[in-house]
Amino acid sequence: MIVSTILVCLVCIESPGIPAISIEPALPGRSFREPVQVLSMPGTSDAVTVVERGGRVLNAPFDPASEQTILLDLRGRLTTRNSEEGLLSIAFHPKWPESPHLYVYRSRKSPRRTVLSRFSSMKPDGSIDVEKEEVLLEIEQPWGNHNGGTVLFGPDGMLYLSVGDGGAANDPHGAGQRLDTLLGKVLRLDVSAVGEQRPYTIPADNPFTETEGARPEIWATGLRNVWRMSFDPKTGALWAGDVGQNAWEEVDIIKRGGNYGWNEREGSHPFQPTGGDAGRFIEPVFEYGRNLGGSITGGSVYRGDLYPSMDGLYIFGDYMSGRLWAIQQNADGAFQTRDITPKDRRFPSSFGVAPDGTILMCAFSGPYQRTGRIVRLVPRAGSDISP
Ligand SMILES: [Ca+2]
Ligand SMILES: [Ca+2]
Repeated sequence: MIVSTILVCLVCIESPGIPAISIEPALPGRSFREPVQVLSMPGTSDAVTVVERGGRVLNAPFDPASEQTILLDLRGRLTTRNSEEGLLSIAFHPKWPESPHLYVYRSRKSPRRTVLSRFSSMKPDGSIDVEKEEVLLEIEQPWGNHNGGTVLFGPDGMLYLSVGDGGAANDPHGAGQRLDTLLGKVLRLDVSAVGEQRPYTIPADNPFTETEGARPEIWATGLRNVWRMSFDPKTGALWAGDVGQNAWEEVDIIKRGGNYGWNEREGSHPFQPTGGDAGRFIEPVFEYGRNLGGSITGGSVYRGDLYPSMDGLYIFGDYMSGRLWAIQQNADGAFQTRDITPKDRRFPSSFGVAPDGTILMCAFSGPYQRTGRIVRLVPRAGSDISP
């Protein structure tokens, strides 16, 4: 009886099916100044693109003997005054390089705001001409923190952008639950055409286009600060890590018109509840408390061919504790999670996908370090079938 109870508990904790993970250098010999994003340039298999908070976007070859090049240099054209400000995210047009459009989300000052821009002109040296900037969207930022954000294209060809609640603490303006502000949201824009009132158009199936007083760009609400989000390239699910206030970090799957609770809720727990039907909020897929971390970094889903044991795993981590987790959705729809923190702990600012599908991580030796490296996450040798 005792033995069987122990066995049942082991199954709960170890989540068979999710392999243990090791960290390996992805770009040996290269380090970066505050790397905040790593991604693949469409059509390029011998390098990855690394975004530095200070304003540079670098093309970094896997071959240590090849020189890295600067794709974009926005130094002097942004602010990094708050540690959450700077060059926050970029997205290549899905048809790059035939459609040479780079979408960029960054912080600016005077007035303090975040800016979504498009750069489409290359200079003869292969770098982007920063003088030819098209500003698509500017969002006033009442405080320096909680700016989000990830910009990326969905499988539907639309551009998605996560925007934080504006900052300070506790969402003093109640931005998360308001529909008349872009703060505290995931937005969805059609950037393939210019509209009459905006340099983009509103997709006809956005959820609040008919709602009085609502910003039609809104795709999902009630989010505090989605620093990182990504699509599962197979299922199209939009996975997000929403950074918590004092107690709970959460993983969400972002759905059309979904309300993720902030600031009435933090994770699945009441924060500043106003009453009403709690069923209007979408529960997190996973949450963890301050004993396990202090700032979630949303991750990526593995869909590569190299490691079948990792297929479908959503891998993410915590910037303050260096813990990593993998979430797997079972055939019955239920989620199971495994702590995959390697012995050699690294602190993630972002995750991305290499050209061969491998999950990459911008990794620091501790939180708030200036220099980081790019590592890759692979099944630990001998533990492919675990435990
Ligand atoms: Ca802000
Ligand atoms: Ca929430």
